[in-house]
Amino acid sequence: MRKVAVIMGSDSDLDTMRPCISRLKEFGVPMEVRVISAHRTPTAAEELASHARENGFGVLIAAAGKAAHLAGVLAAYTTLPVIGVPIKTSMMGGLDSLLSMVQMPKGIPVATVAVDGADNAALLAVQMLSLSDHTLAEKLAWFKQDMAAGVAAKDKKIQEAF
Ligand code: RP5
Repeated sequence: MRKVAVIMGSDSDLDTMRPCISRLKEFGVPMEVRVISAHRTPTAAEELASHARENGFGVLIAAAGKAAHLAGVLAAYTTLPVIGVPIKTSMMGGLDSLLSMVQMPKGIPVATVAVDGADNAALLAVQMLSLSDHTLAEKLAWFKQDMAAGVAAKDKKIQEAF
């Protein structure tokens, strides 16, 4: 199975990204977790992205806050799908990160999830890998069934309460 790269602009993004790492582990997806900054270590970003496909990666997940250019820079150097996680900021609540990440120019897409949407980034990566992995596709189907059963149980409880 191809690996997922979980790349953070700073180690200060780690707590937000823990649900992404946990979800990938739950699905048994191999990953590498890195701290690489589009601005502070741009050469490392270029190095990782430009060799990602030949190094066995299938999807790159990039988390960054503020002037969040990491996902876009990685996308510039690879033809693999890049998923961006805009990190919530103290000054603008993550709107700065979201707009920096989502407003990509034509030709260089970044699949941007919600602000702090680490878990969804992992699920989206699993869905991409499941295109060529039947076991992952089955696990995703079970995951959705479990989720639906959980909501149905809550619905029943609420109906009984009122
Ligand atoms: C971004 O700036 C990082 O992704 C992080 O969200 C934010 C703050 O980084 P630090 O100053 O905490 O390293 O590059």
